[in-house]
Amino acid sequence: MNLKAVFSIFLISVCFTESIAQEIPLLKTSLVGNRIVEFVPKGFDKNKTPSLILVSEPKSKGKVPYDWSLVPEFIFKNNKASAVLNLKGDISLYGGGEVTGPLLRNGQSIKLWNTDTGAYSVEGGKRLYQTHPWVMGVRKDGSAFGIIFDSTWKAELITNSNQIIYNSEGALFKVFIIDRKSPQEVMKGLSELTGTIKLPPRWALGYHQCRFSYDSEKRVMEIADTFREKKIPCDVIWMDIDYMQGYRVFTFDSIRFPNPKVLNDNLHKKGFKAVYMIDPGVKVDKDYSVYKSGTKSDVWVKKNNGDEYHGKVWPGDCVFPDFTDPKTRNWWGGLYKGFLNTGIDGVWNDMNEPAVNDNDFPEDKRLGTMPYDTPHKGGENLPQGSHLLYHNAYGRLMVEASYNGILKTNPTKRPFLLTRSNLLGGQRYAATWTGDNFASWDHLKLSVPMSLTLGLSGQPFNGPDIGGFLGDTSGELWANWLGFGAFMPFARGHACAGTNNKEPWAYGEAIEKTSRIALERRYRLLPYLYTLFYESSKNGIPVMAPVFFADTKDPLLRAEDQVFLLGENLLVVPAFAKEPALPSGIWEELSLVEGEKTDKYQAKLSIKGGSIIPAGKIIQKAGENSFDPLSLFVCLDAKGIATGKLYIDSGDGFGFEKGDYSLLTFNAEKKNDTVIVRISNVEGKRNINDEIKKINASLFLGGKTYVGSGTLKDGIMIALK
Ligand code: NBV
Repeated sequence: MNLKAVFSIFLISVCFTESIAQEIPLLKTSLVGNRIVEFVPKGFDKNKTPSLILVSEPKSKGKVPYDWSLVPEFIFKNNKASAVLNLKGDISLYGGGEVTGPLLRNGQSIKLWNTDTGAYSVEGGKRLYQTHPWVMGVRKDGSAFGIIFDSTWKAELITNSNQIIYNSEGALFKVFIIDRKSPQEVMKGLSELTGTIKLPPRWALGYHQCRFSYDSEKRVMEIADTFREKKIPCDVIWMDIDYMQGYRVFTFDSIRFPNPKVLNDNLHKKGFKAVYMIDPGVKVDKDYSVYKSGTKSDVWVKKNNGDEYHGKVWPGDCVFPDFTDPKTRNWWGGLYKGFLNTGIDGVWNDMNEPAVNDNDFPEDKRLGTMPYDTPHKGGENLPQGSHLLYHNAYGRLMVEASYNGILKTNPTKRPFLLTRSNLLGGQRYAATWTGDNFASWDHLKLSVPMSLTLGLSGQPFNGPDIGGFLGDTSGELWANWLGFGAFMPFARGHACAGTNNKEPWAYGEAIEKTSRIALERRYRLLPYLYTLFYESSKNGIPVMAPVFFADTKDPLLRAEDQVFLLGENLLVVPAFAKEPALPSGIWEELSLVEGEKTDKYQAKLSIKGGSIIPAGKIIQKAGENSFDPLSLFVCLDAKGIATGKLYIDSGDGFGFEKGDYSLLTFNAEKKNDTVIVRISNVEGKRNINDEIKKINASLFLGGKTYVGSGTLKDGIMIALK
């Protein structure tokens, strides 16, 4: 944690009691500081509830501030711990991670038990793939707080307007409360405690094409070639489970994928990256190298009687690595070496709740996974514990192991890992998507609040299966979804086995054109998007943010979840949005690509007054140099000024950590009939003079566009007359 950034941290021992929490005066706005308070209930035992969420615990100790109003009341009854926080005043609640239902979480309740829940209901309250015991509250005055329930035990999180209740089925846990002047500052506080995403390779911000499954090398190349022939931007082709030999992880089907190295080389030659799926279930097969090696290293989850735990997944009977054991994580990480050496660029961890398809236990005893009392070994700072304790951390521990293994294999590349299951804080290891959604209008609309909520729960690198995974997708649905999905942090089209083809060209020429425009718009914005990811990797601010971030005091924006912001400066209004609540102030419509204005499926984009958005050319893959010429979109505020940032580095590797990057700040100022745009600050040591030779600026003012061009050194002059 960045201790400098934390003004004060307080560690409080609180007696657990069944009585009502003590009366404490309301927190006065003027006293809201940069604070984090840690509440430790009497009787707390880290060997019963280890922390798998925090990167580091607050170090200093002190007394609870006298004006502190958020004090959890801990209750421990029948071996189950709960915490209750009474809320005062009118508070908008958010968070909970991967949830269905609205963005505004007042009056919702969710189950925290990571579960494979295909075609989840769009209503709130369902159990999904991830666990984020986290709530953010925004007060009327725009000040905010965030609460972490630092536990992985099976639980339920109830967010009533006047009370937040966290009921766990396990031992006592700590509670951390961040209280700051704005929701953005609370997000920073969350990242101080739980970490941020690592800066992804630039290619991961391009468009990804997936299907369950492109099931032969030939089909994969057909898909890749079609993108290039049709000039539809794309960076990544995904290999789903059918590339494996009988669903054995870390193997390749000898008939359909006999030459993965050649396939990956061919993809690379065309400028694509290749991502392959790896599940945790390892087929029980005494002739299979991974099963043999894991058995020899004693890495499998065992039952109480010491036998291997077996559960059914894709390959049939499977064993599961016990990721609570550091030795197992290390062993698992090592498996990636030979695998990635075939030229694989990224990894997709699926089914890691872990999902088990056995029917021989009553539903309530196992809920789609291994039995609750299955023991896990632990090791280092993790105690031995039951599945009831570790289930919600299984995916998170798996991605820690995968991430470290990928990095160890290719230490000069930034790992790209996607996971279905995770835990609050797990953004440190992997990006995520919102699981098996459905090809329906309800799911299309739901994808906005789902992604926003994940962003508000510390996971900015996320997105839905664009077009919908389950069920057939119509051209209308696809075009509408891609029209705004192109602006979500993770942009991937995916399709379930047995459904129609869902590539951008699969719905006829008109929709193909729409798809091209949508993706060209994303690719033009990559300089801006990459800058947002860089910032998020530093401070935890979501890349895709709710519109209330534009004005945290405006009550009308608090529930808006059709429209969203990309960074602070770009407003995205999807074509489906009906009477959305829009932020006040100056917002000018932005145009990026020819044909977008007359295409009814494209989201409307607006730039905020006072901002400068950097953009590049239309390119086909994110790795291409897009900065020459660099475009700057400028929108002045009421005072006639604007500012914006651009982050540039080599796009992969870790040179940026040693200064090989450039963070430029641009300023624009109106003087009489001209606007001058200049660089006001440069951070980093990268020489970008060859990368940006020319800059074209477009100024959006009162519905008109004014242009000018110049260079980094001389700046740009835009004449308004
Ligand atoms: O590996 C197949 C699928 C995958 O395509 C999907 O994205 C995952 O969420 N996987 C689930 C297994 C089960 C699909 C019915």
